[in-house]
Amino acid sequence: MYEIKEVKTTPFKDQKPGTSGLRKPVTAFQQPHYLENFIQSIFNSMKGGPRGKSLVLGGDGRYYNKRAIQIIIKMAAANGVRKLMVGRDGFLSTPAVSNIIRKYKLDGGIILSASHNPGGPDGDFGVKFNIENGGPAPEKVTNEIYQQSLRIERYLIAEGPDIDISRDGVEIKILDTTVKIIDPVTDYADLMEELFDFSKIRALLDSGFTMCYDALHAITGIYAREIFVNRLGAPEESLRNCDPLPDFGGGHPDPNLKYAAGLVELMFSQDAPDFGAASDGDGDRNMILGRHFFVTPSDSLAILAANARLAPRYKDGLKGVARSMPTSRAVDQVAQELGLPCYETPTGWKFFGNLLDAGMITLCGEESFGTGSDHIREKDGIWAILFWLNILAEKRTSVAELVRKHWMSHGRNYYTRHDYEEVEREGAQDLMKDLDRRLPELKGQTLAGRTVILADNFCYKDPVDGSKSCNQGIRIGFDDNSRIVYRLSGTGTKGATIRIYIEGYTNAPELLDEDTQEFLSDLIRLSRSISRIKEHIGREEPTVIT
Ligand code: VG1
Ligand code: CO
Repeated sequence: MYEIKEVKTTPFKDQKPGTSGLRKPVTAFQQPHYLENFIQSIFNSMKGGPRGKSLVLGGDGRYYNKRAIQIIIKMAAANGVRKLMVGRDGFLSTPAVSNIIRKYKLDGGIILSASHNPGGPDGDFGVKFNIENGGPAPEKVTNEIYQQSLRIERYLIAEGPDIDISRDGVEIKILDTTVKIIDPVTDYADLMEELFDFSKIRALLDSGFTMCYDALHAITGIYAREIFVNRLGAPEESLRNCDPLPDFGGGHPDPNLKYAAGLVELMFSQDAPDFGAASDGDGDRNMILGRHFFVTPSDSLAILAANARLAPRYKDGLKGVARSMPTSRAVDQVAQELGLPCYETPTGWKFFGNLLDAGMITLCGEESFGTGSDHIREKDGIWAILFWLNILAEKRTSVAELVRKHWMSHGRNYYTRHDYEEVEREGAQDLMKDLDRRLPELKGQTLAGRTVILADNFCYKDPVDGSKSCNQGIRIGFDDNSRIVYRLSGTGTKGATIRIYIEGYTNAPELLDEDTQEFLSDLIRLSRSISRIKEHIGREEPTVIT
């Protein structure tokens, strides 16, 4: 029924994966051969080739997912992949893929998602490739995929009817490939039940503690229903926007104060539940809220680290922790107190992989609403939310009180990120170059009463394999423990996005409850003058503040 067809093609010059996979507008992926070229480049980059390999395939359900799944199944078959596990209806969250690769010892996985970017015909699409440890392909691999994409001349695809992926448990043979349709949720929910004390969380929810979970119409809706409602007994009304939609209901599936506005409004209203949470398009991000209270992702990482022993999986303590460079140093304070190693890595989950594999760290996180551990090799939204619920179930305290107590004992790292989205690429690149050039003269200067003690362009040397990743962002550190970081986003698809990360620290008890933007206002002003942002891009007000 299926025949292998060899299709002649020519390279696209723009298939270089960014911070997390290849992301482009849907219309780019709809060009003839565009998706096929990239998938064949992934196959060509595999050690020993794709023949005989086992892979998992799924995505966040965004527009073009279904079409792409059919193409990739047929390409996998034509390329001799031995076994292909596919999420029912093409659904699989990023953390679920990571788990499946590890659990079934597969050679890798393909995730169709542009994560927190909007979806729909005018939105974005994306492809991520994960390797056999379950984690995002490291730079060595993504560079090889890119090189392959620049010299591709042909790809292979099986010609024949589309495959029915609507029923799980079914196995279909296409050429030499066994395609197995799997339930996207069960393996992941089972893993969560192994890590956390579900009976304690159930008791908390039975005790009158209320929660609201917002999936922003993205993939985690199906996971949330199974875990929070079916397994933990939360009422159905605890779920918001939990039906995955191809265009995410027109929203931006990014769990932050701007794009999860509905949830935020509820959490700051009179009727606010005790706990609120949300995830992004592909389910690897999380936002944690308490009643009238927002927890920054950087604080969340620190608080999970400080209280980790309360969850069964982490009862023996942590081996070490890591955070991405721009993430606030709140977790460093905890590491120091607990005598744990603490690593600083470039932005992007792929840089945590080696540290996790080598057993050097147990927990890690990023300021961009990403937290995770060695249970898989991706950041994990629902995992972080369950971790919080497990801690709250043990402590029986409110979110706000838990965080305030943490600040009282560790001090508070006030933290904000200012994004300048869709600015002209040239201006953004000039801003970075200009900063880089002025680094030597910045060091030692006193600005607005603070002396610059660090001014560099972050260069990371992986302690496990010695590989170097340079040009990972400009760091300006001051003598009062405050810091400004600049980098360009590697996930956007329109123009450039400048990210400015601003951090201040205090342990003065009377200063722990200030408004973040107020507390940091001097530094925010400095972040603009140091970078001469107005000169470079013609404006100095950010588009998103988190
Ligand atoms: C952003 C975040 C980064 C995160 C990446 C992927 O990258 O800043 O911390 O790892 O998105 O997250 P950038 O290069 O735009 O700053 V996800 O949820 O898109 O897989
Ligand atoms: Co994501």
